[in-house]
Amino acid sequence: MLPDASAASAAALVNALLGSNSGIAVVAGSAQYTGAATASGTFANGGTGSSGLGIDRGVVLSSGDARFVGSSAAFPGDVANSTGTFTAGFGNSLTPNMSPGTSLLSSLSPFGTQNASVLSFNFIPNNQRITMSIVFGSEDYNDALNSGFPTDVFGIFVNGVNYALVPGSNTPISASSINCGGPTSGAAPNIGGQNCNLYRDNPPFFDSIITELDGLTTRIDLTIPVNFGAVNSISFAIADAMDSFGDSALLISAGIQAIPEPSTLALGSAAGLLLWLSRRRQARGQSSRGAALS
Ligand SMILES: [Ca+2]
Ligand SMILES: [Ca+2]
Ligand SMILES: [Ca+2]
Repeated sequence: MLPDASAASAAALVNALLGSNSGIAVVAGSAQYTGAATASGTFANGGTGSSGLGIDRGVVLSSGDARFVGSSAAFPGDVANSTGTFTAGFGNSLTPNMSPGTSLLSSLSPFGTQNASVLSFNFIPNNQRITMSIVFGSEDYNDALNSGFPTDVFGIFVNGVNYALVPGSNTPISASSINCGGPTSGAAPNIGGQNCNLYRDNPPFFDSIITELDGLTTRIDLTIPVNFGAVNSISFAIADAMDSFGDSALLISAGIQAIPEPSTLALGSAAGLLLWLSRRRQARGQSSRGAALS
């Protein structure tokens, strides 16, 4: 059940996100990755049951080392979820992440960012919207919550607009906007939480979910408007807020898909029904005339 996060090229990461019938054509040569090579990768067998990550297969971007997202020790010297305070960034001599922050996330983090991991590409969709499923997890849980300390940030920017929002709101997803209360170094108190129904607790040493991350969101499905038939841009970006400690990860499910507008769907079915009815009437008329002639 170890999610096998491994470093991959930008094009391989993008390919891992799009299925063969995604309706999304990537603009050749547009895939770009900025960040530590070990901070990103593809993963499989993430699991969707009670002990799984919530997404089975896809791409992980982190502000530390993507290999630590797994449940087992990533390599000798690593002890999985043995601490609530770090994965790979916090003075970790195993794999220090030396990457800088990104200006992409500056609007979400007034104190700046560190250890940014950014995957971007341009694409042409054959429909008006794209859908994707994500999970955000962090070592900010539960000890950095409501502590006055800034929590890590991420965004999914399509044509410059961040759509990684708590469902039904304009609030960016983070440990501060989805949790079941804190601060505490143990299990979430389930008091004073934010959108607690979207949170999965994984305090260190409990081993309830197969990851180093001390807490995760549930799987969140995003539907994002795009420009049909035109070139669009998308950037997935995650970074530590303020300092490089206490890493976070963004899991993006394989299978990003272009889909039609709901109104187009409804119109399409209504028009289809009318056409079907008129053809049926026509067919009946013809068969009754045929019957009369014979
Ligand atoms: Ca941990
Ligand atoms: Ca870090
Ligand atoms: Ca952090």
